[in-house]
Amino acid sequence: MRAQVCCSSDLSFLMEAHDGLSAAIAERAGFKGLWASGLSIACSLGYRDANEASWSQVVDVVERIVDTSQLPVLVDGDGGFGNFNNARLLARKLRQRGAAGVALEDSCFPKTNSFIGDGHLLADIDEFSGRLRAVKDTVADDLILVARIEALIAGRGMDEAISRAHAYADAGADAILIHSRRSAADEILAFMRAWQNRLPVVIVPTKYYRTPVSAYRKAHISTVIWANHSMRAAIGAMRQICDRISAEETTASIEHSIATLDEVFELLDYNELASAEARYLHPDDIRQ
Ligand code: SPV
Ligand code: MG
Repeated sequence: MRAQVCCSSDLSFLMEAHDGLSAAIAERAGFKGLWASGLSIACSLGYRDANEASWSQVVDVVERIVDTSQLPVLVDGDGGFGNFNNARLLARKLRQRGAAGVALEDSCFPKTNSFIGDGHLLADIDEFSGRLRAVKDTVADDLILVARIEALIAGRGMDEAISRAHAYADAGADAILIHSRRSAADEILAFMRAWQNRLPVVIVPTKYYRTPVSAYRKAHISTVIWANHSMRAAIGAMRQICDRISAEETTASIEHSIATLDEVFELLDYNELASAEARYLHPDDIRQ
């Protein structure tokens, strides 16, 4: 049985994963839960974060993330890939593949990444509440349901964000994710004061990264998501190495700065395969 993916009263952290390897690395670093990021999964598949990857492609990646670590996984389900029916199908498939929770955002299909442009369209409150109710009715208590509010991203103000949060709580959400793209956490902290902790709150401090986490503890935020940092780290590292090898036509000078093959074998537990081979391929060797 995996641990709960979110929403304890003590501040907890979810690390982004976009494939099995990034999941294994986050687990080794000591994280207690993972965020299957839509942006990072899309990016690693060579897609844009605009619902270019299909729900089934996302579900397949989630399966690799789930299988490669013991950690609970909260999946970024975007808006649910359509209406209530697509959302509940997604939730059912995520449950089958072992996800611990899904976050659904009140955006319209196809979604736009929260950090791009100014023209974010919000779903109608009642229609989105129907998506949440359909998911809750389908997966009941097997999957944590996080309702993500894009009202501040869309410039619709705090009153709208709070009234959406109440509507989504009424619809059965287990937690609220309030998103902001400001470089300081002022909007988030104002939301916390107005919300009065009716449900646990999840945040994504990608843009307001300078705020110390002590401020989140003080505000009684439940969960912080480091949403895309392994993917961005991988881009930086791969770029650097490709540029060097291309320019130098040798790997001699970069060998010391990349993972060893032994590290690769350790991360994916090749030892387990060797002992399984001894047990199942060559049992006589063990008995003798
Ligand atoms: C993601 O990681 O895909 C998210 C978070 O949805 S953000 O990109 O910050 O909107
Ligand atoms: Mg996303």
